[in-house]
Amino acid sequence: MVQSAKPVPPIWCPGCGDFGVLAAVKKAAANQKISVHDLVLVGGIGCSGSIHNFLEVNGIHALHGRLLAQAVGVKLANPSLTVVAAGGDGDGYAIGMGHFIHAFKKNASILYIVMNNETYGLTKGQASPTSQLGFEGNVEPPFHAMLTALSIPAPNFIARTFSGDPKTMTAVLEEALRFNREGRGFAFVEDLSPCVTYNDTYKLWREKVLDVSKLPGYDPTDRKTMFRLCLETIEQGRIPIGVMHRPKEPGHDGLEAKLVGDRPGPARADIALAPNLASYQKLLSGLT
Ligand SMILES: Cc1ncc(C[n+]2csc(CCOP(=O)(O)OP(=O)(O)O)c2C)c(N)n1
Ligand code: SF4
Ligand SMILES: [Mg+2]
Repeated sequence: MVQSAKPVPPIWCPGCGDFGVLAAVKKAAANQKISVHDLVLVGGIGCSGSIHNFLEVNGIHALHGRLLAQAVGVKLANPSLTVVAAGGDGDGYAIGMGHFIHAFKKNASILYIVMNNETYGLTKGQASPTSQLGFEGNVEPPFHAMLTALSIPAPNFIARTFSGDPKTMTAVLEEALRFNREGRGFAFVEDLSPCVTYNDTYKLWREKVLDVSKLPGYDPTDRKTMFRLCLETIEQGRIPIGVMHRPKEPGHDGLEAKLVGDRPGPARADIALAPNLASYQKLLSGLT
């Protein structure tokens, strides 16, 4: 359902990490001078997925786990739009995991923000794929999105931020949006966004986050090095944050460049009868 661009006040719990993402998206889009008219925000299902209601943008509330499919569709229909998909760890890494993996190899120039609170916030705090062992009886080790993202050999922009540091988050989102707007492909930013009601991790995460750019050998153009640095950081009990992959390739490699090319995209195509009559007749003549 496409909504009006008029925002409503956030309904999140006071202190929710998602407020940091809301502020950073707003600031990054404003700094990049992206007009409300040209920005589409596709929200998932979950507390995080309601973000599009709180911003002056064109918003779509997608089906649970299907926001990436819809966001790619919007981009292909009208490549001139800036498209941001935003949802939770449950949405993206459980029911939406298939779309998540394929988004990297599809490589449409959209930004995907996952607000990871290591729980299903909206449905009252069950374990999610990123939950720690023991959380609500969880017996499975947590999924690490950065390692998966780095393991897919496509020229994507990959980063992780923390809601406790909105300034860095804004800078990272700005870089991701620039990457998209240059048509270079998929940008993935996971934000560590504490759920103060069901999994309040602010203090713990503040102590444990480690900016990978401070590590010896940091080279975000080399995914092998970055995979190793991330894995070693996790094995040391720390939480890696920062820009994990910044592709060397300067060219336009987005899916829309390959499929739509220089054409305006179906949403802007002239579908009036008169100029298209000959091609419509040709199409119809093929039907017996
Ligand atoms: C098809 C479907 N299955 C299950 C649900 C129930 N459901 C709603 S939100 C949610 C998970 C939310 O967790 P997350 O994506 O992490 O978002 P958060 O609320 O933590 O921001 C689930 C399982 C649903 N709405 N639709
Ligand atoms: S339940 Fe958790 S994730 Fe949902 S709004 Fe409240 S603090 Fe945020
Ligand atoms: Mg969640």
